[in-house]
Amino acid sequence: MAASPKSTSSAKSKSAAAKADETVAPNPRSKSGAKPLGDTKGRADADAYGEHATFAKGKRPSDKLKPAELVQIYRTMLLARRFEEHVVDQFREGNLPGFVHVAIGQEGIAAGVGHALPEGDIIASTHRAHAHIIARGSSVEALMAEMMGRITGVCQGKGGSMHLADMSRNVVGANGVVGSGVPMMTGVALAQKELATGNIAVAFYGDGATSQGNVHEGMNLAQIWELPVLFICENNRYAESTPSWQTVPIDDLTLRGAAHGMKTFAVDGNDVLAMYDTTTVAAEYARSGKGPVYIVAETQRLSGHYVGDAEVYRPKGEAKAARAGDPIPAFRTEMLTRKVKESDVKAVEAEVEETMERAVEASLAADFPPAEDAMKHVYAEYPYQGPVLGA
Ligand SMILES: Cc1ncc(C[n+]2csc(CCOP(=O)(O)OP(=O)(O)O)c2C)c(N)n1
Ligand SMILES: [Mg+2]
Repeated sequence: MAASPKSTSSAKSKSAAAKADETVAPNPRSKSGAKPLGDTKGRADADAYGEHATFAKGKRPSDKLKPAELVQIYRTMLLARRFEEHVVDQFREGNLPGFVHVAIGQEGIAAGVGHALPEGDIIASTHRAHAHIIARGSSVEALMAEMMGRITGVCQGKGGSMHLADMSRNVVGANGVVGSGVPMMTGVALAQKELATGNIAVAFYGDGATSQGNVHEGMNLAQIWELPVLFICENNRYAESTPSWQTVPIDDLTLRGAAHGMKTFAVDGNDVLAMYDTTTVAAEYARSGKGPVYIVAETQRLSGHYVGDAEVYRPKGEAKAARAGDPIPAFRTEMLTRKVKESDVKAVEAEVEETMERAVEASLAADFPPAEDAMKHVYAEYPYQGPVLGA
């Protein structure tokens, strides 16, 4: 029912949300009706969904992680979460320009991948990039300054959220062009193979991106040339406001990798250690020259597509169910069963708070780049003096 012209904006959005609940039909292909977001465990473990990395008892790569390493993984997830929460606040305060997408709820993927790969490996991200880059060890202060367009930022304030790049950490960058990390990283992987660096390339992309032509062109070449690259799909089952079942005619996205003859894995992306294990196995495969690996990581975003998204398209019950999939409290509980001391967990929580507060303060106090620098770094300068990836 349409809202009356006299309704307040909150009444309007309430009525729109109620309408969304009525109009968003369950996926008709799902045998048991649409599974709520957050129910990723059952889904990722179902037989229909791809191959899972399996290990003999006690042989999971993550079994070897020491308590201090588990705490580091937790720190990464928490740092990514708190970074993005501060980003949301600063955006609302008007201190942070542009268009911002956060990955709140998806940190298990970024942290699992980030910790499984050695420093030389090279990643490309998406429009939802902050957590991926933080998980590769970039300074949150330089990232926050970049978000605010300050000269102390990773790209001297000229990149912002969707063009964050940190070549010092082998992060080729965020990218506003959906799916474009895939062909880019096919090229980067070709360079690694030709130069015999021993590094691999990693492209993150979303479920929506799997319908992009350039994604399949890149994957086809990567497979035919057996390039050392991981294609990691973050399956949050939405592309902007559209649930993926409305635009993707199959439920098992690993089929899209299998169609290229690729080794594929499905994994619960909310389980950071499962993500670490699967990435470790996939990276060994790619590094040993066997070719690319296609990973589908099931997850959910706990906020809107972009900061400011009213999410009127999302059924209320689904958003609530999605919170059950939050990877951070789940991993905190798991760490404590693995001999991590609660005092160490609390210490890292306090340290992350302080680090983020300092990062925001320093970024707000930093200068903007001078106007005369506006045309600098727009074109490559020859002879090229910049960094060479993987060299
Ligand atoms: C080539 C291209 N097409 C469309 C868009 C508009 N767009 C931005 S994000 C997005 C949805 C992407 O969905 P998905 O790949 O699942 O990533 P998610 O946002 O869920 O992380 C779209 C269509 C774009 N930025 N680039
Ligand atoms: Mg998506």
